[in-house]
Amino acid sequence: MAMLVFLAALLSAVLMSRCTQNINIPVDCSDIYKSRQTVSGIYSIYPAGDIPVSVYCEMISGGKAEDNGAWTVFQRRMDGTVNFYRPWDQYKRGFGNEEGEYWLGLENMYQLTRKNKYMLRVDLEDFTGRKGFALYSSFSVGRETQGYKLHVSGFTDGGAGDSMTIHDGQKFTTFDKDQDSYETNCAKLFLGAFWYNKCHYANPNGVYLWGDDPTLFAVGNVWYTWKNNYSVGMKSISMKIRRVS
Ligand SMILES: *[C@@H]1O[C@H](CO)[C@@H](O)[C@H](O)[C@H]1NC(C)=O
Ligand SMILES: [Ca+2]
Repeated sequence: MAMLVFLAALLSAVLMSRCTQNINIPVDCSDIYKSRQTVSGIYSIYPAGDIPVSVYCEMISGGKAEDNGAWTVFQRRMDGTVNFYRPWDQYKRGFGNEEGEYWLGLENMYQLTRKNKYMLRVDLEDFTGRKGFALYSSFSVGRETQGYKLHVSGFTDGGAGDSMTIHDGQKFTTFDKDQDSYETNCAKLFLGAFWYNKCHYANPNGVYLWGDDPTLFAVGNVWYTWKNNYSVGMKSISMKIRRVS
């Protein structure tokens, strides 16, 4: 009898630790937030369930509904310290520094958005300190064999206008992999890497321009619908997703 009680206790202990373990493996920043880590910063997430990926989590509470929540940042420019003109392999895996400028990687973005539903937010700041943003109620990235195709829809304006919907349904293009809808390679023409169409309204991975330059056309990290101008680069831009289900 004592033995049976012991076994039952052991079994429940094993089951308990299993459950706890599952909770402790965060898929994204929402899981981190739920485990009561509510401060913005760098955390390890497990988009594919096995390999940890370092990411910046932007944790916002006490603000407006459109701001609040745990945002998993997948792209950020802020000081021009990281070169974003990189080949396919780097855009697939990710690069940069999570505390500064970085790209999370297309494979990680695919793994994240295949399991749960996400919304997208793009935050922008110009060199005069003005801020704007764009919200999209649905965002996902397809598998590699589909060219990491972008699915984005449900635009809400936060002052920056809609520079993303024109990129919906496009495959990702880098200078060494042309999957865009233009006759030549948009990444080479505009010195970035993106879900180019023919070619872009937004070039967040373009050259960090340190302001504006009327002699340069559309090669900067521009967001056309905000300034109606392809020569004005952003001081900062960050792209992030929040789980909706
Ligand atoms: C775009 O911005 C540049 C740099 O500020 C400026 O010189 C140019 O006149 C602007 N173009 C338009 C069409 O507003
Ligand atoms: Ca092309």
